[in-house]
Amino acid sequence: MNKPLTLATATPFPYTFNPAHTALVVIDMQRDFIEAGGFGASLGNDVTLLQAIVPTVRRMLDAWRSVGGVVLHTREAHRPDLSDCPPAKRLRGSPTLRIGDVGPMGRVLIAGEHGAEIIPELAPLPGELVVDKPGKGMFYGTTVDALLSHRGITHLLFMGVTTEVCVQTSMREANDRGYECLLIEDGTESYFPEFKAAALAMLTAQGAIVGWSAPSSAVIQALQSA
Ligand code: C5J
Repeated sequence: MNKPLTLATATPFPYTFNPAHTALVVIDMQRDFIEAGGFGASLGNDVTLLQAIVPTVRRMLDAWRSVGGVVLHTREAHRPDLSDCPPAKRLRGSPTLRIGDVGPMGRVLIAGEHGAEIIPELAPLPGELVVDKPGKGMFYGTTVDALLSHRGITHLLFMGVTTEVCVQTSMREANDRGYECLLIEDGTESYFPEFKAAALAMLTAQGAIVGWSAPSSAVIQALQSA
């Protein structure tokens, strides 16, 4: 679909995007964050909070795929030799199950392990972009900027987990690189609902200082009515 669409009710003011130049970004919807026995659970978090957004993320993905839009999935995943995992990152968190340790779903946050996979409900389709990132943000240590710019992408719609960590970091990195970013409010979640609310407020404050937000229904309706 190659025509500008406007989300009139976006926060803090209307957001205009052309699906032909926009990517739907799905951050880290991996077993390690969403299922029991993974990295998120090892940190003492209630993973059911994150599981609740899966149907919404799937609905949004289906709508986006139906108009042929670019999809980028990220995974927070390190190399098996941990050469891209700074000790400062590895040594924080749970003392009993660190990044690279063997847990119930294989080695925690390691590329290729069961826990690092995207959950089956949201599995990437052939042709969709899938990027392993060693940091919280999707640009650090990756080729994401080149992948997007080679496809003429100027606008990004974000979903995924967790709102205030990898989603927020990625959206801030994207904003600094000139992308026009919107966070899909019900397509993102945190283990801490108050952190999600604060992140949404921070990102959209001061005249969209980092970007916009809108519910998935607004995006889906715009796509369907076009
Ligand atoms: C975290 C992420 N929370 N994907 N990663 O460590 O947000």
